[in-house]
Amino acid sequence: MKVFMAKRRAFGLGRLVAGLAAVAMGLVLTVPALAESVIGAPAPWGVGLQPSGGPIKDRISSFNDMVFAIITVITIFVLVLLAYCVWRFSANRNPNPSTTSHHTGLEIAWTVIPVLILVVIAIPSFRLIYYQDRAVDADLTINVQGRQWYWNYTYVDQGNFTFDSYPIQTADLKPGQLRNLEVDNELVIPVGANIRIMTTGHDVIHSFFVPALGVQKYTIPGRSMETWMRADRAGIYYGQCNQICGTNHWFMPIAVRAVPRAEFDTWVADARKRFAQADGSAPAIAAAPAAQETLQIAEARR
Ligand SMILES: [Cu+2]
Repeated sequence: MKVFMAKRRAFGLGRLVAGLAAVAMGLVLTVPALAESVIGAPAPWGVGLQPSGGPIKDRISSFNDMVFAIITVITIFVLVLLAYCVWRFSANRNPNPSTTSHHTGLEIAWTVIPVLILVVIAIPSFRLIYYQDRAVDADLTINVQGRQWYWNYTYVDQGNFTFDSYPIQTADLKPGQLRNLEVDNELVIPVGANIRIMTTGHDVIHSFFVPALGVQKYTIPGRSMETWMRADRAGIYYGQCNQICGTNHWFMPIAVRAVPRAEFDTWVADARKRFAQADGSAPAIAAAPAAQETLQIAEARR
């Protein structure tokens, strides 16, 4: 009986090891493929910012770290001060309270020090806002239009083709795809290129938001707004409309795929055959003169 039990245990252990090995193999086979491609996506129990995919997000992350350090110091200082006051000036330890009502030096200090802290935060904050504001030496321009409830992208200087990007329903997801984040036509961009984004709204106010690329801009009907982004690592960056825009606001994902330049050029050649021109005409490979219009608007605004 003992031998039998031992055999069983050994057999169970063997199965466990084999099972773990299979799981490990599965991880080795699937995780790198996933980790390689998806860079910007929400993670279970994630509390920090998404990893950075480009220079704007790098700056946002370091600014966030700086402000977080300041907040931590202030919070600890106030907590310690409060605890000391509770202990030191309790009725037992301090039966005859001071009647002091003013202290000029102290009042100046607690006005000037917070102002200085705000100045220290404001300077890098404004620098970051202006850094995000305009593309300097943009390599290409993409028009982004928010619509209820999908996105429309136009590659104005790559042949002026335009296409819609619709979310994929949960029931239609393939294994490994992310719920509420996948789209049928991704926004494809070349790695390392400065991309000028011109946004506008089709119906109501939406917001083009891709956290890992540090880009967020309202899309407002009747207005054209500018920002830019750059992905320094090839991969997929997910985002969503983050302006409450109606019933299906929650289901308005953005998927940006950053690929090497050669791959991007191949995609553009194919996209010009597949997608219609921005003026509504049939797909064409010939250069479109209307493409210059948005560029001129962007240049004039500088
Ligand atoms: Cu929206």
